[in-house]
Amino acid sequence: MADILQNIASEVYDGEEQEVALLVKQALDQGMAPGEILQGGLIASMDQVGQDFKAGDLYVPEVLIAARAMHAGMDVLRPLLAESDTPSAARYVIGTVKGDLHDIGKNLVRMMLEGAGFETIDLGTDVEPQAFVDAVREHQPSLLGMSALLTTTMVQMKATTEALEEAGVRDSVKIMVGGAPVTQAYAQEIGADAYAPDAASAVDIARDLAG
Ligand code: B12
Repeated sequence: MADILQNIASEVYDGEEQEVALLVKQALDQGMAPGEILQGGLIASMDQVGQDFKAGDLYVPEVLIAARAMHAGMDVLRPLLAESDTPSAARYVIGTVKGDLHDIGKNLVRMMLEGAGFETIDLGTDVEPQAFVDAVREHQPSLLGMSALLTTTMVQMKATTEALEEAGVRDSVKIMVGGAPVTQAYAQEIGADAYAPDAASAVDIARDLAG
């Protein structure tokens, strides 16, 4: 039984989408619980991918390909997980701030979060502060992540934090910020709860913040 989980993990790591979907179906046919496949196959593999990315042994394209394969497995499991009582990690709203169209890093963070079991709501790019506020009201996430790649748009992180404060929902979420020009100091300056320099750290910090 455990062998199939190892095979799933290794096919996710190698980015073999079709193989992953097939193996996940096989594991289900063998009577394995969806949560066990998620944890022992898909998440275990993405944890490894995250560690190897952090260590510089994997690069962005490889991580994206692995994340896509993880998604192929998730697609099979999702309806079953929704039915079962598998505890899902916290809900995470994420988006690229207003005026900014860069989404590769944001997507990577989202996919790694999903790999770690978070339920993510992706608002896309060029997200107005008010749209973040509306999403917090609607989805009541534990965490909210903002991405910015331009020095001219990172100020929108501050504008969004202020909009959340004005709407009276700031304290209901932990705010995380990231993107190439963003720093720990900037995160502190605008009153965010955390900064992460890359997707693997983002997952670690999100896990901590979600408690
Ligand atoms: C790809 C790219 C584009 C693509 C974007 C495609 C896409 N779908 O994203 C296109 C061609 C559209 C583009 C357009 C522009 N770009 Co551009 N682009 C880049 C480039 C080459 C790579 C960015 C990238 O994807 N990196 C890879 C990802 C994985 O890294 P990342 O985004 O940093 O994300 C990681 C971390 O930062 C972190 N992270 C990211 N988001 C978040 C969020 C949270 C919550 C957390 C916790 C962590 C986190 O985790 C991620 C994964 O590890 C950079 C140069 C560079 N080397 O960074 C320039 C760059 C960002 N672009 C730049 C510019 C100037 C522009 C344009 C203005 C160009 C123009 N004159 O039209 C436009 C702006 C368009 C707009 N309004 O947004 C400048 C920005 C300069 C600055 N400091 O402001 C850069 C730095 C290039 C340069 N050296 O001049 N660009």
